[in-house]
Amino acid sequence: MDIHGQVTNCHLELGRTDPEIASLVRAEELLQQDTLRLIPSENYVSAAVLEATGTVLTNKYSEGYPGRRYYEGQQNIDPIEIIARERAQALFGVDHANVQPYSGSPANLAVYLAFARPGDTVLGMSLPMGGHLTHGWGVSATGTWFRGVRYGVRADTGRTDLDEVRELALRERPKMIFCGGTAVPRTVDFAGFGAIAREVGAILVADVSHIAGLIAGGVHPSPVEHVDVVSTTTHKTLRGPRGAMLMCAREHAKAIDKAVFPGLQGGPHNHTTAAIAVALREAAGEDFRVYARQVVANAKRLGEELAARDFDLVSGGTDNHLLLVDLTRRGVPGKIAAKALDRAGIVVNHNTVPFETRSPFDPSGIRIGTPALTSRGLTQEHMVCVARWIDRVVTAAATGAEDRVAAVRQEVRELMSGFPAPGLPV
Ligand code: DSN
Repeated sequence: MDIHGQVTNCHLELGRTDPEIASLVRAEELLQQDTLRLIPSENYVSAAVLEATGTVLTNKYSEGYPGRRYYEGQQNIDPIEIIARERAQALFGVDHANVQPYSGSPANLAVYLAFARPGDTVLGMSLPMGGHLTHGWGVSATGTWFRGVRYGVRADTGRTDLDEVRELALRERPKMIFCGGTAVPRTVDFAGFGAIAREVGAILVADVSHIAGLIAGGVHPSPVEHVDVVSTTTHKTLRGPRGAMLMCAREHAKAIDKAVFPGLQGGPHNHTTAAIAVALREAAGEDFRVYARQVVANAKRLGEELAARDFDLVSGGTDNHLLLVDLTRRGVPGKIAAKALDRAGIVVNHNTVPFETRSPFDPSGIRIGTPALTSRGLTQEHMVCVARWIDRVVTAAATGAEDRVAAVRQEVRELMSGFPAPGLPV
């Protein structure tokens, strides 16, 4: 047993069958234990969620929906999917939940299939401003098959300007509007988007993949009463397995279900459905609300500490779990900084910043999030140290002082050894 009272998994059978993969899995466990994971879309699932994903449910085919399958032998699968749906409905206060989308991008594609036709106009946040590929960005199928029109953030505030969104919506008359994104550090004004969508008769989709856990935990407003469809992955702040859900009012349930299956997907991944159900049960508990509050408190404190060290935070800070940092004035590009941080055991991703002047593969910023470190038990007091490390490494990256990076690596290892990662063997 590990210190969370969980049975450790030594990968005995995997080691016998495929030592090469087993050793890589073990190495990843050690890496996840040993590093400070600050990618805002990552987390640590509980041992229970991890266990559910590794069950015999992976052996079963279940095309269709509970009670209406194309395969027999659904005695256990139907109740699992019904439980997952019901837990999602209760947690988010929605009429209907579809828990079958394989991940966020297929979930969003299903929404297009349900409500739009190729060539229709879709209004979404520009990718370099913080949106997602599937919100109509050019290189995505959604920007190829649909006509993507984009809104961004204001240069002076770093925040979405709803006047601009309304102006665009009135001019372009989109069939669908997406709100939410992947690098949005501020509260999404779902009510404001809802008013615009109603005015132009568009279907409004809230992609809450990043903030679903914050909504469930009561620290971000819910989009439910303002939007037509809520799309979310299940593995970010929500702390479930890799998967997704679409949630909507009763009137849209049939269109959404039909778009997911048979429109876009075949058999659901039942092991994932079970793990989603487990994660949703966990997310309904008081501990999860405490975690959600702590995620935000940690991000705010980390933002303050970084700002005090001359880091330029897009929008000046955060309301949620993530910080978007423009490194231009620190004289080091995002990718070089991210790679130096990685060598120091601090894992972030390079990211475009609004009004980006560099390429998306070598942009000006980094994106930092607090869900994973919060799941390990770090609190505001540790954010001082985290900010100091980031400052030291970014400064070292600008000057090529690799020995300072190595020194931080050792300090990170020491701190993280005191905070065992949920779900991982000791
Ligand atoms: N790739 C996800 C993220 O990191 O935000 C979004 O799909």
